[in-house]
Amino acid sequence: MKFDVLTVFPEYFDVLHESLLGKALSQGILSVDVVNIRDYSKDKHKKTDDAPYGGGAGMVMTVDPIVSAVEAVDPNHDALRIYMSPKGRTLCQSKVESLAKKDRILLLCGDYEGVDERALTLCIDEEISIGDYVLTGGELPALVLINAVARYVDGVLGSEESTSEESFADGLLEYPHYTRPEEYRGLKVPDVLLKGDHNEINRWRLQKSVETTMQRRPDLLAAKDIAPFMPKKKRKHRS
Ligand code: 21W
Repeated sequence: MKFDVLTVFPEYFDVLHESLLGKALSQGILSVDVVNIRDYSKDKHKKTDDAPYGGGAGMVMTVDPIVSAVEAVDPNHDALRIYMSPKGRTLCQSKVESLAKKDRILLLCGDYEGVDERALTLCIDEEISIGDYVLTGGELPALVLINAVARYVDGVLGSEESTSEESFADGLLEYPHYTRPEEYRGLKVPDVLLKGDHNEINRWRLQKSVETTMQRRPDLLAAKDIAPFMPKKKRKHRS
């Protein structure tokens, strides 16, 4: 899976070399090309923004450096071209899963008040937000999207924490985790986790997940489709 990121702040993306994603990048399982939009400015001062027509506060990213950068990076429009935008559809896990099926994704990051609308008209397939709060630009949202999608790329996660198998616990909040020591400041690890009865452990974890989800995110329970986990109906047949 290949990402192209267009930004005027390429250093934000240095963080991709940390942790699990850094390993996937060095193994070539994942690739992220970060392109500085400034390199495509024809202006003698490499300017990439200007004052808004109609007036108002802030600056707007100019159309030509963006269109030139997109056309240089993706001349045949092979990539799904996404603009990280506060006006976009909010990213969710099912969207992350569908993005993970793409071979190539181009992410345009806006800064300041945003980009000239004509850059979106000419170049962009869809707009995505990461939630209803105000940030200073699209770089952190792009990192969030890459991080969420990369987990679905084969080889990024170990086989242990793989995203593949469907379970009743999907769409529920996590059960509590414990590791050594068995007791810390009088707080004990629940007995059930020490006894090694894995059926009992699984029942306990599922119960904790349902309990926590009911308390904190009842909306998740309401949205949950339990049909795949119900016993199959016996088919009626004649005589
Ligand atoms: C935020 C630019 C707000 C402009 C009405 C007119 C990308 C983002 C961003 C940003 C404004 C995402 C105003 C969640 C985000 C992003 C920068 C509007 C005030 N209101 N997902 N002018 N949150 N943010 N400025 O902020 O580029 S995806």
